[in-house]
Amino acid sequence: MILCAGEALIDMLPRETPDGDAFLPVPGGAVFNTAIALGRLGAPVALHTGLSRDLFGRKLAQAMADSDVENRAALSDRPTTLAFVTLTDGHAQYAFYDEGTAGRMLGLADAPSMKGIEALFIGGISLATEPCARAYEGLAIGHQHLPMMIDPNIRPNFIAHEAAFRARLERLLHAADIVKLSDEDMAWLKMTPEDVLDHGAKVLCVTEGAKGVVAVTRRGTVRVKAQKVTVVDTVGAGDTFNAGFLAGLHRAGALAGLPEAAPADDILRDALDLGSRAAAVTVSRAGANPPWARELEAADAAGGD
Ligand code: KDG
Repeated sequence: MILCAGEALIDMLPRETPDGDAFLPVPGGAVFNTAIALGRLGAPVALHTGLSRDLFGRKLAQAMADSDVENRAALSDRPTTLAFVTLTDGHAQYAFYDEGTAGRMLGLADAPSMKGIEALFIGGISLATEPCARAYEGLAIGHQHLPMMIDPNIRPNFIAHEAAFRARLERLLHAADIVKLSDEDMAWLKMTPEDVLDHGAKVLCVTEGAKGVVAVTRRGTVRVKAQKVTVVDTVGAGDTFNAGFLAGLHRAGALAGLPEAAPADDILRDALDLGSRAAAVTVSRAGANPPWARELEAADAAGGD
């Protein structure tokens, strides 16, 4: 089972109504989205997060149950984090309301059961805020022996203490076997692919938006072009890619060997392809709504992209 550890929140999606602007509450959060997408793609997955008992927290728990995600959240009476979304030509930006929330206030003492966990995925805004960042870092550093993927999903406007965040990422890059970064994240980190591999990662995935995605290893580069799709919004695109990539490696039985070496190039190509096809479905519909495996199979059977 893959344990995803990080934020579960509510995306407030903008909607125009005859009475003016409104917002539609939709389950989200980068790591939550990755867990949901893994469940829908048929990979065994659990989510650890700080989960509120409020109305939105119950909505998030229901979404987990509906998508076959085992709930290993720490429950709290604090409220759910909200992310107000603005869209520019479908490109999403977020304003986070996380002061004192269930997700933000997760602590080291809330560590989940690790029973049956074979791999770990961490990332998202929870790595940029205290105290939850300390809890997720503790979990990751304490389980470095497990195959581990990290996607810091860097939101520069959200980082309160840049030096501390950079230092934390340094430590986590050393612990991770797979690192996923967008081309914008790479620019912010001021790192080359070689720098990332020098920290110890076996595979670096770089998402390049409409151009596609590459996996970089010590052997070289594997590239998959982006699917052609009409973008409704980009909410959850990278998160769904992460799930498809991990699900692809899981299907190929290639997760366990990660701490030793990168999977073979054909396995990486298939995993990139699954991630890219799943992400294309997510961007083609509103909010983070990743596809089920059967939707991708139906598209394959129909001979579609
Ligand atoms: O559902 C998508 C957003 O909520 C997400 O991208 C927010 O940046 C985010 C994160 O790291 O959780």
